[in-house]
Amino acid sequence: MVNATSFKTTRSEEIFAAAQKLMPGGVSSPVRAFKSVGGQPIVFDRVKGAYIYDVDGNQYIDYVGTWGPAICGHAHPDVIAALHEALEKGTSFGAPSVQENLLAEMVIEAVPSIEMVRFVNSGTEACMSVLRLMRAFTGRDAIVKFEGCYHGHADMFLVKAGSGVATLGLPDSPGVPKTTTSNTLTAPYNDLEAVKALFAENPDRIAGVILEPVVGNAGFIPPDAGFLEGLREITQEYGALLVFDEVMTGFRIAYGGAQERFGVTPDLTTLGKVIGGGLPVGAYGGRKDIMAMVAPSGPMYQAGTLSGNPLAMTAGIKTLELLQKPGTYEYLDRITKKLINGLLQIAKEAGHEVYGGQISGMFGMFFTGEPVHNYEDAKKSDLVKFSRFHRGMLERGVYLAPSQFEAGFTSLAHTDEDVDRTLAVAREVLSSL
Ligand code: HOZ
Repeated sequence: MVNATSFKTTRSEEIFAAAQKLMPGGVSSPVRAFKSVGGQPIVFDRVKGAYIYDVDGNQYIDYVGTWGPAICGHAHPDVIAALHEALEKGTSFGAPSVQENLLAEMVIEAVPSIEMVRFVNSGTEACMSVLRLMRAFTGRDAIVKFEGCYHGHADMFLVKAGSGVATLGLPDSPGVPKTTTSNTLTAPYNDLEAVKALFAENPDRIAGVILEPVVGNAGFIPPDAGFLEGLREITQEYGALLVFDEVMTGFRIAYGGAQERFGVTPDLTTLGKVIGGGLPVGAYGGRKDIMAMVAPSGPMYQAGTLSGNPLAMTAGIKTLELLQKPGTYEYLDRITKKLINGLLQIAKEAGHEVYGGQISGMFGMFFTGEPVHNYEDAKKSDLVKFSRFHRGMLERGVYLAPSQFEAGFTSLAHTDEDVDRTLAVAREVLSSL
């Protein structure tokens, strides 16, 4: 574990300097670039359990978990062993495999809305495919999304999007035609009246509503009581579809995702992250009558060379098996509650205005004293203070997402000792801000 005075990242800096000449911004995805918190990203060498290790030999307690998938802890020995075995048989078939059946059965059994599933390679791909399906099934073009929700980087979703777009404070992206986004209607999260107004103005135009049932891409924002139920009623009233983007929440906040946890069943669901156990994966699924439209059962085309590849399926199966063990979600809930309650208390004792919470192994803390119900509220957070907090934690061996607008994640590998150590570090940092 590093302490602030011995923190050195010379090798990271060298590698990142080289990377900037090779790749835009030196990264393969903008959220990694530390743009909003300052300093340079840390270059990693390896991950194990609750920890990550950088190329300078520093060890960090990790609360990013490769942005969500590492729910069992990084490089879990059972997942690695299963992957070794699968690797011997080859990395891709481009043809059906029994592993696809196994993971599909597990997903269908777990997630209330999913009667049939299609595997893809990322959350972005899952969301762009489900969008096409929403439109194909309803024969309508418009969708409703919420400000600060992120559904990957497909054109139609890059409107008031969260995650990296929010972090970098970008306006709607160049390269996305106005004609495309004219069909994307937006409302503030947790605002049923705004959704009702959109439907009243466009009664026959809206194919459906897509949302993160618990927002993770504008920081951690849970749904208000009745919000998800209200969306279910409105969409049913207008013959539109309700789609939960559970790329982040699926198998994380409950085994059956947010829909199990809140008892609201959407028509369609997107998944990613956890179901790939750390390998590239995504999935969309839902009612059989809707999924029957997907080619080759039906006319809506969607395809992929590496979709359902045996390595990703194997890592997903093993990860879900580990999650089925009794007490898993109780453990995640307990350890994460201890973490966030501790952080909030320490921050308040140090005189900071903070607001935050958690569900199971997903959490967040904003530097604002006001309750956060939507993206506008989240933007009131003191971003300068967050970046100083982030830096202080990093220098002392705690790795947090480099953005106020991302949720944090714990794993089954995080121990009470890890949380105690994190809180001790937080006390030091927060008292110095
Ligand atoms: N969707 C992830 C969390 N916001 C970030 C992944 C990425 O964009 O690299």
